[in-house]
Amino acid sequence: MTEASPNQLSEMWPGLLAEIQAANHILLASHVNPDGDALGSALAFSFVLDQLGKSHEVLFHHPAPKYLNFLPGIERITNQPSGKPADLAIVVDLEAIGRIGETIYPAIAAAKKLVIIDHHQPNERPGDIRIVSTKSPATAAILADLWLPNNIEISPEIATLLLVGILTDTGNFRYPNTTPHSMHVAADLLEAGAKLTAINEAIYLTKPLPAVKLFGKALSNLRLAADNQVAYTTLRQSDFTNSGAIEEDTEGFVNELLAIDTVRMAAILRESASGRIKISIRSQGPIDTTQVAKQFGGGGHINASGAHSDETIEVAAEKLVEAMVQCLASS
Ligand SMILES: [Mn+2]
Repeated sequence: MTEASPNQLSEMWPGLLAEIQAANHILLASHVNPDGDALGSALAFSFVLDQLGKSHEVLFHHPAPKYLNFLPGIERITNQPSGKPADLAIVVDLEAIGRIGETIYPAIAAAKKLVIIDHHQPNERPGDIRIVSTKSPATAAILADLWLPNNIEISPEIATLLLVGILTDTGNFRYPNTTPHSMHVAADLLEAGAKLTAINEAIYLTKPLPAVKLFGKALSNLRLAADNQVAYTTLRQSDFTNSGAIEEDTEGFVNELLAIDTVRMAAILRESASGRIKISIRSQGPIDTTQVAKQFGGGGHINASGAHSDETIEVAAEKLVEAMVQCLASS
C-alpha cells in the first residue's frame, strides 16, 4: 500500500505492535545525513518503545546536525551497535537500503525482521513489513497517524519530536505536501505539549556566522537561465575553508534561491572534501525535480531531489542546468 489513508495507517498499528511486543530487542534507525524528520521520527519511536518497556537502541550512521541537538533524547543516538541480537529493525524515513550507512547497516541486516515506515516514492521497496504513505508530508505524520488514534500516550517529548519532523519536511507548512490532515495532526501535537517556541528558536534563530558568510558566497556565484526561471549556484571546497562553514551549513540555501520571484526551479552544487559533487534541486508547483535527479542517478520528491556527480563542478553544473531547462520546458 503506498497511498494509505490516515484511517488505514491507524489500522496498521495493532499488527506492528504485535511484532514489537513479540521482540526481545529492537533496532531503530534512519538515513545518513539525518534531518528533522529522520531524527524526530526515530527518537519519538524510542520514547514509545520506552513506554512499551522494550529494549532497543537508536542507530544513525552520522551524528545529528548542530541545529537538531536540542531534540529530546538526542543523546540516545549512536553509530556503534551493541551487537545484541535484534528481532526487529524499524527503519524510518528511508526508501533505499544504501542510505542506512555502512557503520550500522550490518546490524540492521542481521535483525530477523525489517520494518520500513516511510513517505518517499517507493522504488527499491525494502522491508518485510512496509508502512508507506506517499501522501503523508513526513514520516513523523505517519507515526502520529499510527499512535494518536491508538491510545499511545503522546508525551510532550514525543509531541515535540513528531512536530519537528512535520515542520521541517513541510517547510513550516509552506510546501505543497502540506495537507489539512497534517495541520490537524500538528494541532493535536501542540495540545499534547509540543514545544513550538523552542523548536522555532533552535531551528531558525541559531544560524552560525560562517553559514551566513558562505551564503554570501553562494549568492555571488548565482547564475540564472531560461529567462531567470532557473537559478543555480556552486560552492567549492575553498568556499567552505574561506568562510569556516561546514557541509550542513548549506541547509536551506537552495530554498532561498527558489524564493526569487521569477525562479521556478533552483539547484545548488557543492564540492565535498572527497571532490564528489553533491546536488540539491528544488522546484515550485508541478515541476518534477526527480526527472532531473534521475539523470544523475539520484531521486527524491517532486519538489525536492538530490543527486551526486563525479565530474568537475563546472561540468556537473553545465549538465545540470541543461537538464533543468529541459525539464522546465517539458512541464
Ligand atoms: Mn521525511
